[in-house]
Amino acid sequence: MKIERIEAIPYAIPYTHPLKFASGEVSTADHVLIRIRADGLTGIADAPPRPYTYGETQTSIVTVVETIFAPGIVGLDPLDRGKIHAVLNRTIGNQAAKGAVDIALWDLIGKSLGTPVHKLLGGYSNGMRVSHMLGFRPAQELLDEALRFGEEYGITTFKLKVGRRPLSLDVEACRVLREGLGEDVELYLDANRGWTANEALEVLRRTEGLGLTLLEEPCDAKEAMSRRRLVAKSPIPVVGDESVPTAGDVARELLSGGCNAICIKTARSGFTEAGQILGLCTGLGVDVTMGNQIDTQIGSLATVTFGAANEATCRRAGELSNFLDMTDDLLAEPIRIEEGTISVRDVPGVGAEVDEAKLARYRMN
Ligand code: MUC
Ligand code: MG
Repeated sequence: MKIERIEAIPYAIPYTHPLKFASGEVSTADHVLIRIRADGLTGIADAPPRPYTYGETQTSIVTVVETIFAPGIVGLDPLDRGKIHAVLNRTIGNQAAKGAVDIALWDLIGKSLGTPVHKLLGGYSNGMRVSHMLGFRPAQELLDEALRFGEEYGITTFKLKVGRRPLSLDVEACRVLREGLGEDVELYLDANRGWTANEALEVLRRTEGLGLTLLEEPCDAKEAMSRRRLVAKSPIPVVGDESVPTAGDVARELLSGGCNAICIKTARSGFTEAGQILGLCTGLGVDVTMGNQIDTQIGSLATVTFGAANEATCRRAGELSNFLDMTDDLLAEPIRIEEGTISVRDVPGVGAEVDEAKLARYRMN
């Protein structure tokens, strides 16, 4: 097989309402569809730019893929992923662009072998339990949203976006959610670096007894000393997310005590580096979560494909449902959430085929 062409197509699909969190806000999915063509087959993936987290923009993703990655990759065999990653790694950063190229390659490889990619990656399970991410909203609206997602989709795990000041806003939201949802619903927090480490400690003290299970990215990892103190004192795991996009970052943060659990996101690590990160975490005995980079259905299907393939990633519910807030999607056959679970697709590749009419409607060039 020989890679003939790589496309990076920018598109924009609005959300029904913005998702707000401590480091930013998303009201439109202004993403980039990546397509890699070889021998009459097409590998597909979605790249979500997150400038406030990794510095990438829609334009930078298109540019790096078309002008730096494609010239080095066209002509190579998609199975020679080592050679292709050597090309990608000549450029630093650009995690979402690299992740999407990697996923599109796996999709292409799965299609060429006539095999589902979730089987190539491990084939552990046929699906993943879903965790839904709740953005900033008044406490009662958060509870209404969580109850509706519980009723409509059977979701029983929620990640609450926090990191606001005064701290009482988030403490109150935790209390209202716990009282309204009952003890059996899993609730955890993600502050997206909104607090200092000491503020995070205060929140942990003020939410004691509410049964919170994880605290993600409470403060900037650069606050090294205070953050280590927080990790040492926290009664629940402190999850590294935007501080750990690469396997090297994961090693640094875990070994220096900056976090003691890891959020894996296929949108920024692809399947290949996500596998390296998972191996590192498994070897060190560290919990992982499958995170959401505010993914479309194409991105969410990639997360399920990797998450369902491995035992350690199935232990916790994966963040898979924020596409429900989009007005539309490019995926030809929509994802269904049944009894709180999303299934893998038993077709060759990842199973993320694009609706061409929708692509024509939402593409920007
Ligand atoms: C998360 O887990 O932080 C917010 C920004 C981003 O890149 O991902 C989200 C969710
Ligand atoms: Mg996070």
